[in-house]
Amino acid sequence: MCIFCKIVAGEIPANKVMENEEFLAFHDINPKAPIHILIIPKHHVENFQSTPPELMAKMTPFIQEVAKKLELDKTGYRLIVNNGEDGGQEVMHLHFHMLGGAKLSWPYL
Ligand code: D5M
Repeated sequence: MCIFCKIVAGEIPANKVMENEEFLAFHDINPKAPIHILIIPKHHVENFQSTPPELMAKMTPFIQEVAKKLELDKTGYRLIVNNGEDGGQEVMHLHFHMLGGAKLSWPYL
């Protein structure tokens, strides 16, 4: 079982922000911004490239709700998906990084 599936299963603790039946948002253990949330589907999907569009259609409003809950909808935020080896993906379970809480420079904080 991958590390994020273990979080979903409750085998590893996480600082949860929000969840529903299909998705979970929790704080990144190694934050790269004042607010750094990971948003995942509970069902294992390896990466963005293999994500069915139907899943994205359901994940989009969940991501928007997470932003609202953290009031990042007002200030702005950045979403990042690292896909595959060259993309720097370390955990092979689809996750969106939501970064905010500061005015982010581009491309790095
Ligand atoms: O990002 C993987 C991210 O997952 C990285 O920012 C650290 C984070 N991470 C790893 N393990 C945990 C646990 N247990 N809790 C919270 N956050 C975690 P990637 O895009 O794959 O490089």
